[in-house]
Amino acid sequence: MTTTERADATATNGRNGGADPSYTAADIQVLEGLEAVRRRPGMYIGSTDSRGLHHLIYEIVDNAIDEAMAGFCDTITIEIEADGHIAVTDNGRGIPVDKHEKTGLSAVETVLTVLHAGGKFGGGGYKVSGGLHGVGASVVNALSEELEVEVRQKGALWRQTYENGVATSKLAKQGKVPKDESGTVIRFLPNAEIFETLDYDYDTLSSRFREMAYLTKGIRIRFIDCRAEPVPKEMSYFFDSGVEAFVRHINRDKGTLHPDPIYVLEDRDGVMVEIALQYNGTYGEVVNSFANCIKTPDGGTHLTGFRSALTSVLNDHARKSKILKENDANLSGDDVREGLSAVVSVKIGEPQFEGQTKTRLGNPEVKGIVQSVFASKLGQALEENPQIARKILDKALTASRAREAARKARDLVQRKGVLEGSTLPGKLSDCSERDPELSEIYLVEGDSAGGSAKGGRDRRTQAILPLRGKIINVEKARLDKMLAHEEIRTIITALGTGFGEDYDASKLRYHKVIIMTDADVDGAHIRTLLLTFFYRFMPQLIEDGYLFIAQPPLYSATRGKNVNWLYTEADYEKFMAEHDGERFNFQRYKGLGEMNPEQLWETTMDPENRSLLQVQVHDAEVANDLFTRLMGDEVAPRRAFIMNNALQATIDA
Ligand code: 0RA
Repeated sequence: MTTTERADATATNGRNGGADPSYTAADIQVLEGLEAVRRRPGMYIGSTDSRGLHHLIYEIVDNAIDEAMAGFCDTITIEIEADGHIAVTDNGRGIPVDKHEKTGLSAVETVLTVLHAGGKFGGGGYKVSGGLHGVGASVVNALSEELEVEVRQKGALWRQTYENGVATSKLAKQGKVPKDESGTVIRFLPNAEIFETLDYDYDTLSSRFREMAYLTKGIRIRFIDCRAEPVPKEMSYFFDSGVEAFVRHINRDKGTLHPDPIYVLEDRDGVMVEIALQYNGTYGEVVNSFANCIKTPDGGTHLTGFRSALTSVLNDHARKSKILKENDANLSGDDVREGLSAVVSVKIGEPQFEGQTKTRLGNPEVKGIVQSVFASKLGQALEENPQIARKILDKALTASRAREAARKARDLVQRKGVLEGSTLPGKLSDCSERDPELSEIYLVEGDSAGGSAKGGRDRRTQAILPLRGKIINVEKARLDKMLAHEEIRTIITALGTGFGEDYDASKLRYHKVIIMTDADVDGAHIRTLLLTFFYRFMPQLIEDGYLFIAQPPLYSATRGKNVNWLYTEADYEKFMAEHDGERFNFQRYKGLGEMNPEQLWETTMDPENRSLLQVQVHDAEVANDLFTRLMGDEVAPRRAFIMNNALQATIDA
């Protein structure tokens, strides 16, 4: 910065008003610092888009949270004013108004104009800082066309104003306030020339404030959006039970395994550890970790400590209580985390954030501390609540068995794949087209129908995979046994996607997978079995709209060379009514094999004439129930059910 520029800048500075003997080296530093921020805002707040804009608010709120964590503040109010000003009010001590030793400026002005002042002057205590956070209020000031600060302290109200980070008035006493009132208000308007947008998102802010309230037990965060018409939108967050409430929130509609989360809050060697966990009825895992209120999606030492304690304590307990027998293998980390919701929050003096995005906690000492604090709490909770311990361990055991079964099935499929040299199954008559979007595969019941389909198909776009009738015999098959079935493995190989967790939609070789079975009970059964398989092991195929059911005709009505195809009983009734008294030769088709290749093409496979049912999972839960009942042990109700419900599908022309 040149001397001339500096003179210009100070001329707008009401505090100094030009040549002022109190103008010091500190001022030069301040101006140079703020200028750097304005010139390269991205360096300080990441970006000048919507993210960066929201970041300004977090920066100021973080300061107030620090004051709360230090024990001096219990309420923070964030207000979006109708014209886009943001006001952040706290009832902490108020930023000191007296002279700051190092800068010679008031502490207020130091915090608002000296880069990184927030972290440097505090000394001790935990601070919300790390990642992009912690750059300080001075950065917000530099990037705001207006900013005003109000401090209530020792019976007085103080105020100072800024424009683009430069003071436009001195910090001055405005009047009196009650002696017991204290706090800080920072009100600012982000610079519209720097930010691409000034459109704050209510939901983004609201969920961040909710999170902050969970992570700072006992604080009240009020959020008011005065842009909303006709009345302002307002939310108030207060969680007396901290992250325990967070976990209850995560599990709110997941069906919990035990009524109360297991909770621990302990300060050990200057590390504040707060953890809550609760198992739910799902198979998913939700573990949110934080360090100094900053989310750490890449985990780190706190998460590692938590996980290893969870696995080892649950295994120890399972052995002690004989739930795991001598010869049983240990439960794995994945087993004990199935259906787990947890929040792991630590607060430390100097968090080290690592990784490209600074979203992983690096402090090595934290691992052992979290592990030990959590292990003793969890051990104690399990001892005191044997029924809960039992439920958790039963769930982990089920997870372990399911994983083992799936692994065996997968091995089988993979081994088979190796034997076949990962080539396409021999029974597959593939199409010549290589673009999946233009390719279809017919899964056809029985070798004879397969023969007709092969003879009638358009071999450029239509592949045929005949399935042997044997598939029917897996009536009572458990899911893992289903995968041991050769016909099923053949389908997986032909589609090319893999299955389950390994399903890769981009490898799908056909964008129409068409189930073609006979119009009888066995046909319905096979179709149901295939639907079950796809639903369980390739749900995405259904979601993507790639699974179809072919519609072969039930009757033909022939007179001379004229053939009418009737697809449903209703078609048949209608035809009879319309052709009352006429003579037709009727034939009922029970099996696809009864049709010759030309007939099968004409009625069921010709894209110009056919009608396909597209399989849709309207409601995963309903479908799940359907399949579970179909796969149950009782045969009679299943048969009835299949006949009535086998087609959960809608018409696709
Ligand atoms: C004590 C000392 C200092 C600042 C604060 C309290 C303080 C800062 C803020 C920001 C928003 N609300 C606040 N309430 C109190 C001086 C600077 C420091 O030591 O970090």
